[in-house]
Amino acid sequence: MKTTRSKYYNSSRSSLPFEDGMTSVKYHNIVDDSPETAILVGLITPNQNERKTTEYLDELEFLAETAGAKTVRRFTQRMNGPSSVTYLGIGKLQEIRAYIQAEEDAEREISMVIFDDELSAKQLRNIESELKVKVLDRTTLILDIFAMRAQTANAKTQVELAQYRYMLPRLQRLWTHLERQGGGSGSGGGKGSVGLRGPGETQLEMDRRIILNRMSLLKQRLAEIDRQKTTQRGNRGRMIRVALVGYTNVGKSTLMNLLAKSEVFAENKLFATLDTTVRKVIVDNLPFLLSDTVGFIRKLPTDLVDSFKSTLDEVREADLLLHVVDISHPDFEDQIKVVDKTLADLDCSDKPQMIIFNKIDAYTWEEKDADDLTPATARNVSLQELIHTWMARLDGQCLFISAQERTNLDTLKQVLYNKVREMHVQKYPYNDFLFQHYEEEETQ
Ligand SMILES: Nc1nc2c(ncn2[C@@H]2O[C@H](COP(=O)(O)OP(=O)(O)OP(=O)(O)O)[C@@H](O)[C@H]2O)c(=O)[nH]1
Ligand SMILES: [Mg+2]
Repeated sequence: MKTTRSKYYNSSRSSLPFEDGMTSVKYHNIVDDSPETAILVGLITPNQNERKTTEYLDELEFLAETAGAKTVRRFTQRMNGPSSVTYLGIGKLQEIRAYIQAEEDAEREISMVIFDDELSAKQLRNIESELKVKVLDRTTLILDIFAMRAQTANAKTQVELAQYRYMLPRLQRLWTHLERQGGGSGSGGGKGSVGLRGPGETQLEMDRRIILNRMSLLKQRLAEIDRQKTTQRGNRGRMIRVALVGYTNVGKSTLMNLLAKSEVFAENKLFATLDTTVRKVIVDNLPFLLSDTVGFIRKLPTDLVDSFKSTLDEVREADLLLHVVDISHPDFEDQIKVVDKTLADLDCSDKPQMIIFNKIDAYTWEEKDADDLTPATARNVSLQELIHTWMARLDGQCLFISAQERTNLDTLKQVLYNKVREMHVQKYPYNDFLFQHYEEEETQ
């Protein structure tokens, strides 16, 4: 049964997403199999040139696809920066509105417009009233995918908390029909001025309180899960801990499955993995723990990183990080920077790290003709040249593999063995690291 009110629209407009204060946010109840359609919107600014914007929108399209929406059109605008009122210029908004109208007239419904940046309550309100379709931003989309992917109690709780954190300052949008925001409180459900508090504000305050209560309950639950996990981690024996980290979709889970002979869900979608899995890996006579966890992405909201604290503890407590990079991705250097920045946010920059360039089988480049005198670009670098450059830049602390084709996996194992062994001897000098009794476990 197809209803025109889509999943996001329901959650942001009809009422609060739970009736009794206990039900989870329902973001993904797609009831039909025809995909929803989306328009994507991005800005070209002095800090973000056209090529970058195209790459970002490619990624946004992939996110939308992962969430179940088909992109039908992109709009971009050149501006010095987003407008605080409508994000885009009003002319561009009208152009989008006209396009939506024309599509509707041709009986092709546009389900949503997705903006590539996080929107404030004010921007959302203004844009929705102009476009008259549901409006999403990058954060809502990521949260939506997280909600879809969450399997364990821990992940579900973390996602729900992040959703409320996002929702709270944008609550007013749900009551725009009351038009009773006092004192120009602008974005965020701030208190109205004295004398301006009407029934709308009272309702708002009540709902805020329900959400805040729910949030504190979720936080308590997470604290409890945290305690259990800390105990679990304490019971894991004296083994070096290695964590796979990296941008989303680079092949962390595929590599985990190869090294640990496990079956972590891996697929060509973003955020296939949300929960951390820990496995014991044995190379020769040396056991160590390997964990696979959520991938990082550009503009991952800080709140989300906070909400995923207990998942990311595995990274924080690792002795060695294997930073997996998809070398076949045109934007892989940027992705490395995003991961480095996220690791810095997690206070993990100082940890021993190795970069594993994956997907060398899929790397493509364009050879320049000898008579082509235009400057070489990143697209003109051969794999060999690239390997050479990065080996020099990282002082040899990197490897080039294909998890899919199993290329260089033996070298990876050998390098891992040497590194982990060295760390093990230092950390547990009195512990011989021949097999010790250990039950395979998943943290979740
Ligand atoms: N061509 C090629 N594809 C690969 C390689 N390794 C993994 N893949 C593919 O890349 C996609 C993503 O792999 P995953 O292992 O799910 O990636 P991930 O980093 O765990 O992704 P998230 O959990 O979503 O963050 C899958 O379709 C894999 O089959 C490789 O060496 N070469
Ligand atoms: Mg994964």
